[in-house]
Amino acid sequence: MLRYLTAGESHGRALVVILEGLPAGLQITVEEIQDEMARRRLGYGRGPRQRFEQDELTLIGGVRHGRTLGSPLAIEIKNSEWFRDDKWHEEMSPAPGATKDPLTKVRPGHADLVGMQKYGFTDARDVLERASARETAARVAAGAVAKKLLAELGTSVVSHVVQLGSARAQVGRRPTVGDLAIVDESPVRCFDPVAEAAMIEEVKEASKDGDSLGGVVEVLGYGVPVGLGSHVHWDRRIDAELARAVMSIQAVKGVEIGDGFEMAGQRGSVAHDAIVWDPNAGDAGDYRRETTHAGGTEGGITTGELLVVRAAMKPLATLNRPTLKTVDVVTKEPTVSFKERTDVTAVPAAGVVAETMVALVLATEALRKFGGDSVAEFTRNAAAFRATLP
Ligand code: EPS
Repeated sequence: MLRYLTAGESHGRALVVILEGLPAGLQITVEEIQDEMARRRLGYGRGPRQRFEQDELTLIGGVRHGRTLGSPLAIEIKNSEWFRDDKWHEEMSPAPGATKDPLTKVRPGHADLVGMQKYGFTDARDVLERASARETAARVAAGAVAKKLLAELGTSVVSHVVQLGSARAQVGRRPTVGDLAIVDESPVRCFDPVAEAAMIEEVKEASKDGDSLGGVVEVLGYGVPVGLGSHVHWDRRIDAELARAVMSIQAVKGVEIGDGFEMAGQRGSVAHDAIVWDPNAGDAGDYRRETTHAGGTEGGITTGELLVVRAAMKPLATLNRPTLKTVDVVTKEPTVSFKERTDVTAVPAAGVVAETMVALVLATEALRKFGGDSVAEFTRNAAAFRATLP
């Protein structure tokens, strides 16, 4: 079983993530993790923070001479503003004290107000620093390691933006692993060049208005082994695990597996993926599905077909021109939410984070199914299962 925990506040000194349950012998370098983290900072419509954030990371434990030891892997990601610019030290100090400037004009759509109510805080910063999507940097660091483990099984995860604001991509041909560089080069991480132009235009317009945009990202899992997850209990269903993991990304409000919402309006006779026997099907034990409506899961178990998970992200609730009506929690007077530095959209980055969450679920379930204390044992077990698939 793979477990992971993140800690750290958005403007604190650093983020940390600990991954426990990795097999020994997995090759991993700081540079590989850093490359994944750099992908998350991409994207047209992001704010000034992304231009200076370096995501400088240190492997604190669990790796020796470029390979995992089977011990907990700990990664620290320094915040550039804290170390390079000597900022936030007083505001975010762990030492006893108080802020001179509490945030009390709580922002609608954020955790600000409910977080203050729940934890008994009088300053919204006590909530927003941890609620911030900065935390996803730590997840992506963990996800980079999960992706390396999945690569040992021939499994890879790719994402692309299929909608940004009202601009939608045509998803005639889906990007494969070989297309990932093309997707990453797109400023909005869109594989459809026509939609890409419309998306950029929409971000420009929203930016001019000081407004924000949401969208939809699609994550595709290639080479996913058959048999991850289980039908036997609700909390072992892989589609439920995927939904939970992807829904946990800040600002995600909807998750879809395969053609979930479209299938709801179809007849049963057309909505399902026909099963055919094909001696060349390979990983799925000589069976194939003719279509991908189910998104690669049946009965809460991966089928070995293309995994398709979509996430809908709401427009960011912090606006560069604050117009959202709220209340000052001290005076109870009507006001508009306080101004914070923000992005116009984080949808392109959300695709990379969604890839991460899918990779972490797949790696966790693959370890649960195949086990093994070393990568050699893990891959041997997986190969033995495949070789004897009924
Ligand atoms: C975020 C607000 C912005 C984003 C940040 C998430 O940060 P700041 O307030 O420091 O400008 O840039 O995202 C990241 C720092 C990141 O690495 O993704 C928020 O409120 O969630």
